[in-house]
Amino acid sequence: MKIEVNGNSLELMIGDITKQSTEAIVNAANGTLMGGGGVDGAIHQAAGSELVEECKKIREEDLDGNYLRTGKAVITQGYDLPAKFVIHTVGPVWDGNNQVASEQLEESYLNSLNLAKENGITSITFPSISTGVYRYPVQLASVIALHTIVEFLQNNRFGDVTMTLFSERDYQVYKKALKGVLEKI
Ligand code: AR6
Repeated sequence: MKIEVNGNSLELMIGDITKQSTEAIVNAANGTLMGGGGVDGAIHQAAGSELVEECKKIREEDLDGNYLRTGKAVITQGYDLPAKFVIHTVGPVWDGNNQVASEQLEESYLNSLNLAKENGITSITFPSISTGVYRYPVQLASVIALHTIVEFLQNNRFGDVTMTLFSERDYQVYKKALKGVLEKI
């Protein structure tokens, strides 16, 4: 499913994000930036070990040794990935409190998009942040993700945004959510 928003495009697709050749792909990371399971593990594996080396440098030099906070985003090269850049963001862990988590999830998408724009990137693809290991219900997360992206595209000349979903089920949930978001604007 592909739509046009203010001269930009937004597309939902099913696939493996490590295979996407958008300029940037987004990683659903954890605060250590040292890799993990799920999409994070797949991205680190496909990018090669130079990725973790750059992440270590960011932790030491830009974050004073601290973890990347929930909702924040940082950018690295893509190394062996088809994508030139990886934007790493930390989504919220679902604990049943939709108020706090929804704000943090919105921040993750928005900070990633703004960071991409600041770096002159015009095509980016997102995974379904927080809906795996972090257990955010996909029905709720999809509405926040798409509302945030659509609003950003309404306010910016960006280019192409896609969501690379990992299952037919997630794709159908996001498709329904997008229709709902578009009806409200
Ligand atoms: N391409 C696209 N989507 C994928 C891929 C892939 N190759 N692999 C998994 N997904 P998760 P989170 C989907 O758990 O919930 C990690 O250990 C997956 O089906 O990767 O934000 C990190 O280090 C799901 O729909 O991320 C953190 O500790 C979505 O990506 C923690 O998990 C997100 O699932 C982050 O948890």
